[in-house]
Amino acid sequence: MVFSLFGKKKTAQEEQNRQSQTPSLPLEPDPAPSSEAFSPEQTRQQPEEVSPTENGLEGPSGARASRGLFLRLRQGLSKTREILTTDVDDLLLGRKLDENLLETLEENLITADLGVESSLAIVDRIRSIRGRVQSAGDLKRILKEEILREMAWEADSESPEPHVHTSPHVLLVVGVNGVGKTTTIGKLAALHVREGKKVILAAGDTFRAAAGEQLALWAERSGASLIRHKDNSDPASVAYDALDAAIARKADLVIVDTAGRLHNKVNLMEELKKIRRTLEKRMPGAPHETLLVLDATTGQNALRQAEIFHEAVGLTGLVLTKLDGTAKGGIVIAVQKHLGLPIRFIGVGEGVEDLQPFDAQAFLDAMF
Ligand SMILES: Nc1nc2c(ncn2[C@@H]2O[C@H](COP(=O)(O)OP(=O)(O)OP(=O)(O)O)[C@@H](O)[C@H]2O)c(=O)[nH]1
Ligand SMILES: [Mg+2]
Repeated sequence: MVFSLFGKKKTAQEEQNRQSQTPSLPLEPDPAPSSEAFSPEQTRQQPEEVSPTENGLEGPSGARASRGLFLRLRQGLSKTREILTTDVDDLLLGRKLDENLLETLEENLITADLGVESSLAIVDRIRSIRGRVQSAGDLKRILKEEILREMAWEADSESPEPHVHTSPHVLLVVGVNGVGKTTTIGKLAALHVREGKKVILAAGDTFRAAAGEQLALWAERSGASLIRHKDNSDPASVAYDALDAAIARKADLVIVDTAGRLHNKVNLMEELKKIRRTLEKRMPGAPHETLLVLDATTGQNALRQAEIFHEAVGLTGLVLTKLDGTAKGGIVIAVQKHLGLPIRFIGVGEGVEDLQPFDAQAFLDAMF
């Protein structure tokens, strides 16, 4: 399902100017009362209806709902699955697991973006037990085991767990331009509202005129409230007001959207740090989670983005979007192995239901 949510984007030149400008960053936040609090009813455009039964999340039975989610995941990962399993399925046609097939497998793992080092390690381990592999089923099972082992390899057990019991729980969402931050926020809001939570969205992307409108549509669609200031106002002050409103209204969750920014633009990373400081000032301990959204089609560059954002704002987790649009779904494995940060959610489509909590086993089951 495709929603058309987007108004006019800034031109490439405008965007370039912004990335190179040095915004004035007052040291202290300015939570001036210039905010307009938009309740869902105040948004002008009518969103498309999303039928709850269509999305596979609600239905007569939980089993059917989770089956629906699994099928969506499977469908979303189809491009990567095609790369990874086509040659494996050859085993069924009588071909033996010989050196040629092992080499093809290695190439396929690299093509799917698992990373060279992991791909070689996985195939080496399979080579050493190839006598046990009699069928495509055997090979898929062993591949799943080996990939899981590879993902667990350097997982950092020290990575901070979110304080899930804090209320309001504050979630800051960051990432480079166009990776899917706002869409992810909309999907997350829908997920939590469905669970009966009171959710407030903060329109912290005040740079792009259409950004606030896009978030307003998601607020309307999901049943969340929205705190939005005028275009070009200070994003830290939007975040402050949203948290203030959440405390006053006893909301359960605040999700702060931010403008896309290149990780190597120091001034823009400073702006994010200011948003963090401002949230912390209003509520010690906030933000409780800082999620970096990564576009899975970016490939190995995603690893670099994550390192720099982590250094600047201290990430607690990752979201990988657009896995449906790429044959490089293996990036999930590379990210999990190298960053020591948990993948919290994956995006496998543009619809409200296409965001799923990340579960490595379910991911691999859908992949093979
Ligand atoms: N296929 C697919 N498209 C996605 C997914 N997540 C987001 N998108 C699309 O990616 C495009 C950009 O999404 P946004 O949510 O606007 O991205 P953003 O990071 O907020 O962008 P900026 O605010 O401009 O930095 C939109 O067309 C989304 O529908 C996904 O999981 N799969
Ligand atoms: Mg956005």
